[in-house]
Amino acid sequence: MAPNVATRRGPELSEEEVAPPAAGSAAKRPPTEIVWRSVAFFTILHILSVAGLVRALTAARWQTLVFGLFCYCIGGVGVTAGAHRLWSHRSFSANLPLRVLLMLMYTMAGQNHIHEWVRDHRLHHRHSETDADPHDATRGFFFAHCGWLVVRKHPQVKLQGRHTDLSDLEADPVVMFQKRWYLPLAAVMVVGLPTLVPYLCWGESLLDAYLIAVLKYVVTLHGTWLVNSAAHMWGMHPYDRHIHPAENRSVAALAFGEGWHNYHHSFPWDYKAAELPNYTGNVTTGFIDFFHRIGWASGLKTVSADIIQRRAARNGDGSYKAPH
Ligand code: ST9
Ligand code: ZN
Ligand code: ZN
Repeated sequence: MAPNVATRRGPELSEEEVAPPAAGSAAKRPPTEIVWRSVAFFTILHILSVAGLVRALTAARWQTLVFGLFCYCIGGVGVTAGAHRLWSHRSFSANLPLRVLLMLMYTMAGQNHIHEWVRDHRLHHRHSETDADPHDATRGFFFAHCGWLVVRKHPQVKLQGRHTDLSDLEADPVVMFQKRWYLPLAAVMVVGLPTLVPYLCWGESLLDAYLIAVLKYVVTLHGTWLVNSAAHMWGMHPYDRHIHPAENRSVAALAFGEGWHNYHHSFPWDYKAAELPNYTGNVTTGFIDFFHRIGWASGLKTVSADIIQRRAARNGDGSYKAPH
């Protein structure tokens, strides 16, 4: 758990509420309640994105494709450096301009407001692979990937979630501004700008620009979701063989360095979210280092080689190799 992710007691809780949530208790799980509004939202989104893919391959201008890729990178790094490494884990500090920039970049990824994203993510770290994990990977690939976004949350998520301290977010005006104005901000950042720029700047058809903006959104969602699904299922466990999160190179490449998930769950406060000595498969670290160099980011937290190696020797699956 991140150092700042302290817990606080909410209103009086019953014994059942305070007890740690059980793992793999499918038999006792309440029936799954599908939220059809969310199913409809994701279905329409995927239909539009297939149309976007067809237009991307057959008709769109190359500038639109390059711009779509650029927006994917902007939104993706907004998630990794912003919502994840800064706001969820406090693995570094950012000045006001950097927080504003990261908030706008994150909003381009269209993953709800920062407050909700962080609330779920802190809970995910505290109760991984239990009923209180919002995207519990023991419920299968589909549930961990996106199924959890179309059903009501397990009661344990809501009960255990009441212990999550979010006071640091509530004290950050950038986070609270984004929460208050999420819908208009998302309309502009997720679809508005990515549609208007190609239309106004190089004469892309409005429909193609829109469909490729939707395609960019869907690809960003899947890139993020793979961390919860694939990186919780496939890969080595060099740092801790007792947990599900794994080192997954393919996810790391797609998700800007967030696939080194066995390391991340072992040392969640490390701003690099990996042990790699350079930026291979970890674009986000390069982004944070750049802003550190110009003085916008500070207090970068990391872990000494000695601690990592001792943890790997004690808990790893034997696949650990110290980086050069
Ligand atoms: C999306 C998010 O896609 C993806 C997040 C992925 C995270 C990945 C992390 C991996 C690491 C980093 C990797 C980055 C890689 C990036 C690569 C980029 C290429 N604690 O939610 P509600 C309570 S969003 C405490 O409605 P339901 C609370 O009281 C996509 N309490 O639950 C709450 O009220 P309020 C677009 C909690 O009714 C109340 O319950 N968005 C907690 O069960 C109701 O909450 C969508 O599709 C908690 N954790 O509905 C929308 N949670 O909020 C998706 C809840 O007022 N969401 N409570 O305080 C929904 O429609 C609904 O949330 C639902 C559940 C249907 C899923
Ligand atoms: Zn994390
Ligand atoms: Zn995880």
